[in-house]
Amino acid sequence: AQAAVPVSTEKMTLPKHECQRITRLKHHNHRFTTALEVLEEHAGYLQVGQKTDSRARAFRRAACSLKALPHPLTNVEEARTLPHVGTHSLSVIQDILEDGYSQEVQDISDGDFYGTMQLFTGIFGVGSATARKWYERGFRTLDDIRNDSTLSLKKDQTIGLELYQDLNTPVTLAEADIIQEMVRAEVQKLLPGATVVLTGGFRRGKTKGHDVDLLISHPTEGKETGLLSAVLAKLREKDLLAYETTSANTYDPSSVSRKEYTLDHFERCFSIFKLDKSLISSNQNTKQAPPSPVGAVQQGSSRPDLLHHKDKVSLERAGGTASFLDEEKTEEKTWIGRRVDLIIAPASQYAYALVGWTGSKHFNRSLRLYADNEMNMKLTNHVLYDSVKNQYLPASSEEDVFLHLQLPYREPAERNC
Ligand code: DCP
Ligand code: MG
Repeated sequence: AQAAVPVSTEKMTLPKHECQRITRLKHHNHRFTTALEVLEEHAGYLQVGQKTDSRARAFRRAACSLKALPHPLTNVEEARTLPHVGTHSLSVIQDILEDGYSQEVQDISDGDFYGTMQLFTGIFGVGSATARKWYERGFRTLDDIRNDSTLSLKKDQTIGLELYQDLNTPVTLAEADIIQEMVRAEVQKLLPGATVVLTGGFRRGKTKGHDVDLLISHPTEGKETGLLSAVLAKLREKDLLAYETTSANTYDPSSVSRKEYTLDHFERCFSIFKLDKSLISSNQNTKQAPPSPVGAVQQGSSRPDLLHHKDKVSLERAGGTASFLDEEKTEEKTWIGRRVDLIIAPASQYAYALVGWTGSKHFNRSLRLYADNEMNMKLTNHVLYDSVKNQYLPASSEEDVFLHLQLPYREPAERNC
C-alpha cells in the first residue's frame, strides 16, 4: 500500500520545470488530471507528424502542475496561478469544479474516433498515424483489420493482433518480477557480475504497466559486448520468446545534438515473452478493475486505465467474446504474452540510461529542457554535455546526474509527472 499523500494548504508557487518538483503517483487532483489526460491523448491521435504535438503537451503540462499541487484544487483562481495551465485546460477545470465533469471530455471519450484509436493503437506495432489511416478508411473493429486482405500487416502488427488480449491486459508487478528473475538468471550465468534492473513505470512505483523494461549492464565497460545475443539464444532455446526484434548499438559520441532528444542508441531487443500461466498465482489477472468514468478518482497513471478501456472496447467490437483468438488456440495456450524490452547500457553511460529508462517520459522531457534552458547542457540517455565547459560530465549514479544539473535528487517515485 502506498503512504498517504501529504496535504498542505499552504499557498505555494510551483517551480516552472516539472523536474524541479515532486510528483507522485497518488496526488490530490485525479478528477482533473484524468480528464486532461484524455484531451492529451486525443490531441496526440489528431496530430500529423511532430507539429501539433504542442497541443497534447499543453494538456500534459497542465495535468503535471495539478499532480504536483499538495492539496485538492477547489477554485479556478488558484488554477490560473499555476504554471502551464492554459485557457483550454482552465475551462475544463472550471467545468469539473462547477458540474463535477467536463462535457467536452465526456463527448470525446464516448466518441467513435477516440474509442477506435484506442483500440487500434493498442495493437503492438501500430502507432497513431497507422491507426488514423485505418479509421479514415472506415475500419472500426479488430476483425475489420484482420479480414481485409488488401492490408499488408508488418510482422509485429500481425502478432499484435494475434496476442491483442494478452498485450492489453496490464502486466502486474509480480509478473514483472518473475520475468526480471528469469532474465537475471540467464544473464548472470553467461556473465557473472552483470546487473539486470527493472526500470520504467514499475521502478517509479506503479503496480501495473504495459511492458517490462529491463536495463542490463556490467560494472566493467566492454564486458557487456555480445551479452544480448547470447541471452536471446538461451531464451529461444527454452522457447520463451513469441517475438523479438533486435537493434545494434548505434551510439555516436560525437553527435550530442537535438536529434538525440527523443531517441537513444543502445543495443536493445523489443520482445514478447511467453510467460507460463502456471507461474502466475491464480488470484492475478483474473481480477480487473472495471473501467472508471472520466473524472473519477483513479490510482496510478493513465496507462492501466486506458488498457481497461481498451479491453472493454475490444470486447464490444469483437462481439462480446474473445473471438479474435480462435478457440483451439485459447484452449491450448499455456502462456500469456508479455512485452519485454531488454536494453544494454555500457558502464560509463549506465547512470544516464537508468534516469532515462526510469522516466516518466514527461519527466525526461522536462529534465532535457531544463538542462538546455537553465544549465546550457545537453542531456541524453547516454551522456550529459556541458556546452560552456565543452566537456562531458561523468556520472556513476543517478544522484550524480541530478547534482550536475544542480537539481535536488528525486526518488523514482517522485518522477511521476
Ligand atoms: N524511454 C526512453 N527512451 C526510449 C523509450 C523509453 O527514455 N526510447 C523511457 C521513458 C519511459 C521508460 O523509458 O518512462 C519506459 O518506457 P515505457 O514506454 O515502457 O513507459 P513506462 O514504463 O513509464 O510506462 P508503462 O507502465 O506503460 O510501461
Ligand atoms: Mg514500461
